[in-house]
Amino acid sequence: MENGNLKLALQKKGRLTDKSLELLKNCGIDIENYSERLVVTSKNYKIDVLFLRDDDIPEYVQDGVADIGIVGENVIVEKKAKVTYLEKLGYGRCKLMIAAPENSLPKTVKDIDGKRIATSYPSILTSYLNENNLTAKIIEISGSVEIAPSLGVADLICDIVSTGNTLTMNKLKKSFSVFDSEAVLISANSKFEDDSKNEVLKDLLRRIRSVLTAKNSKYLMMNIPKESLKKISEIIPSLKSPTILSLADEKMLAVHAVIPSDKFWHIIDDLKREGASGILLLPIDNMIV
Ligand code: PRT
Ligand code: ZN
Repeated sequence: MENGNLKLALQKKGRLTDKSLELLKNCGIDIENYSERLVVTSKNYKIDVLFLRDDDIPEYVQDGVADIGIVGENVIVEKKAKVTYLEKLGYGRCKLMIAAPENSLPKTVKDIDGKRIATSYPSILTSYLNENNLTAKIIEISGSVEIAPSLGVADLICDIVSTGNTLTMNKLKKSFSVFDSEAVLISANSKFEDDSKNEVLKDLLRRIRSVLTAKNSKYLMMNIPKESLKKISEIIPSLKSPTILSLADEKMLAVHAVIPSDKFWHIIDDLKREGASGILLLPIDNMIV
């Protein structure tokens, strides 16, 4: 299947699938009927998506079966894949953590010494133990690691934690953080031999970066009394200088600004205090930076 398209490996069915397809959609790339097929060619972009188990993605990218891939950092590091990080994508965030039964929590990391730890991440755990000069018996388990202590198979676990609900349900508590992860876009090298692929990747990265920047930003619109302009300009954490427009009412101005999404709730009271009214906060689809 050599059609000159960029081959992107995505998780076929799992936690990263929907978010990865949504990212492509926000980049203006259509991927249709993906659920039953291994390879889907986009109708409006020079890209073929290969749907794979997430565990296979780092190696497939490293070996050039796929040109680029999206996968959790935890999988890349565990598989010791030799790949380049092109972009961290901000979703699929989780932590690999050591957790213990509520009634026998280790107080310091030294208390782990000599214990049995169940995990699906033996390689990352081994590095962590070595860094901390600890010896422990690693019990490798491929799924449902959280039940190992109650079965008496292990004293502790080292597993992925997101909300922490799974730990709570199994009467376990977080003890130590081993590794922080999120979804990343990877490639084997930063350049391909085929120059047209380099062009597509350059364009794709530009689109992805613009979507990620836009996601963290909002478009703020409001009317303000003219005399508050200086104070309000100081309050707005604008990415660029705000746009100021005059209104029919000469005592008022309209102010438009792109602000970091998480700042809005911190500044809203200050804006109102300075007389801002008709405040609108709009999502931004894309932002070219
Ligand atoms: O079938 P395939 O092999 O492709 O998928 P998979 O089952 O191996 O992986 P999947 O879909 O579960 O996760 C894909 C990636 O999502 C992981 O490699 C992580 O990078 C990331 N991720 C983010 C998570 C979680 N959050 C997560 N919560 N991966 C797994 N979990 C599991 C965890 O193992 C534990 O069982 O969810 C449980 C804990 O969740 P909380 O929310 O209860 O703490
Ligand atoms: Zn997997």
